[in-house]
Amino acid sequence: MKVALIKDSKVYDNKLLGLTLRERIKKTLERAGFVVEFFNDGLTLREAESYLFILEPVLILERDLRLEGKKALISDNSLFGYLFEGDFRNFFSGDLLSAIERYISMNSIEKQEVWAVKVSEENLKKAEKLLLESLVKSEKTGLKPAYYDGVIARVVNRKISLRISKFLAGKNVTPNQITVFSFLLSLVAAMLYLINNYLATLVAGIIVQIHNILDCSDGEIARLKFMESSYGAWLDGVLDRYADFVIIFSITFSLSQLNQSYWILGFLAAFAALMIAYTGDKFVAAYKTTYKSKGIPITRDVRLFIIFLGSIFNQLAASLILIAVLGNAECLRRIFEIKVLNSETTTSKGWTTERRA
Ligand code: C2G
Ligand code: CA
Repeated sequence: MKVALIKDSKVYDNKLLGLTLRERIKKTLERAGFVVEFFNDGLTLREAESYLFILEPVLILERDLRLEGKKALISDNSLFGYLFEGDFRNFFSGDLLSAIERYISMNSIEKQEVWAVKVSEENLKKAEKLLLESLVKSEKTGLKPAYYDGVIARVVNRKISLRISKFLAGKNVTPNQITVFSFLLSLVAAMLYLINNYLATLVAGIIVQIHNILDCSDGEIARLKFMESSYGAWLDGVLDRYADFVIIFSITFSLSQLNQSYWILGFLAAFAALMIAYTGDKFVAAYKTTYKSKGIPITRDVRLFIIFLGSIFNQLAASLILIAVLGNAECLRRIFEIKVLNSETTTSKGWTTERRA
């Protein structure tokens, strides 16, 4: 058993984006494999294979926290806790600080930098900002998702979705509800494209972009409230494929009123959308690691944005051409790129195996 002993503090009573800081540190450490207890003055130590002491109130932001060995835990050059092995118990006879001092003098303790903020009543706003930032699927945040955000997700969607997530944090909304609601919006957009007039197209385009933004919010809420689930991840991806298809189908249907050959274009665009997702997901399933594409940026966030722009400028045929050409070109490129990667991964250690695919 690994035990985390957290020195309690009033600061932990503060609520940050829907959960108290006490609940946040508890859930974070439980996820890292610890049994979590808070202590005040009288501390008793039961037998354990390792002891984690958190001595200063902190909000841990790191998502894939790995704690092993004997460590001094540092954040921003400032110490907030220790990780010791089971033999620490022999050093402890009631006074924690002197036991720590003796243990450190007898053992070699490495430093481990953890992405965390020491929290006080004064810096809760800053902590909240960092907590929101930690929800983004970027390499910086230490998340190891199937893929990192595309360019539109990074530059446009997350900027807005984080505000939505902040608003929804304290509400009784589950990630799966957002996923389903967002999907329903894509159906509304699809129906509007069928009407085939500019105003309806414009509104449809705006709804598509809202749908694009909400696709970021479901995951953010899941991470923020510790509600990530395998089913949610699966549903998120599967409903995205349905939404892609339904949107492209309805756009193609209305274009085909002008010219039947638009069906060919629509078919190629829908195929590209599905294959971009499939080649990425199949990579993740086969290699069990994050897919970092350095190719043509035509991920879903970008495709939906292209449709949004095409709707505003009433150029939906151009949107489909872009998606069909760039999407299929990118899939072909991936076939060659991944073949080369394959021979590299067997020799280099550059690609780490992911724990939680
Ligand atoms: N997730 C979940 N339950 C949901 C939705 C998402 O648990 N109902 C979690 C899963 O861990 C899933 C991850 O959130 O793997 C997806 O994170 P998002 O931030 O939703 O990102 P994604 O939908 O992959 O991409 O502009 C588009 C963005 O790139 C969104
Ligand atoms: Ca999503």
